[in-house]
Amino acid sequence: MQRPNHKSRTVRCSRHAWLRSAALAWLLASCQSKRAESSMQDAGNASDAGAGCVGDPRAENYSANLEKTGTAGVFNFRLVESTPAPPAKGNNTWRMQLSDLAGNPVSGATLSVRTLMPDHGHASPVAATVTPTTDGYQVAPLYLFMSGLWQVTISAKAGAQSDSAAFTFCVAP
Ligand SMILES: [Cu+2]
Repeated sequence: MQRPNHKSRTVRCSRHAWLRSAALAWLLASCQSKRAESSMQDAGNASDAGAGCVGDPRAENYSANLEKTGTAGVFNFRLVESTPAPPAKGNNTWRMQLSDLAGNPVSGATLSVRTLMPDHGHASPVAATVTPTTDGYQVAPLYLFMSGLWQVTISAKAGAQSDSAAFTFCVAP
């Protein structure tokens, strides 16, 4: 009955899925070759199980309301909450708040998000969207598609002022 519709939807979906899986396959291949290099360098270290970033000094311990001053010293960036918590493999949603260094909320800023796996040299293939909320900003989806160390850099611009802060977490397998 609704066969033509169903069919065209399927075609569109599978083409989209194909593009996404091709992108992921490429990313995974580049990751795996990097990982092979690093495990060769780590030959003899048999304890590299799991995410490989457990205990990494670059990784931050997640807790709600994790706040830091940006690298330019202009804004404070508060990660109010990650869902799921701590940040996990797959899609994550972050609630953010921005304030000046006196603690006054900064609303109406333009936020942008950059994802990076520093050890693999790639980002997430999915761009996160920032949506203003009543008390801050929602960042979603943060698609952290593989386990390992992820660095999420939030940049904010309000009027002539701009700043950015990076949050780095070890994502478990
Ligand atoms: Cu990776």
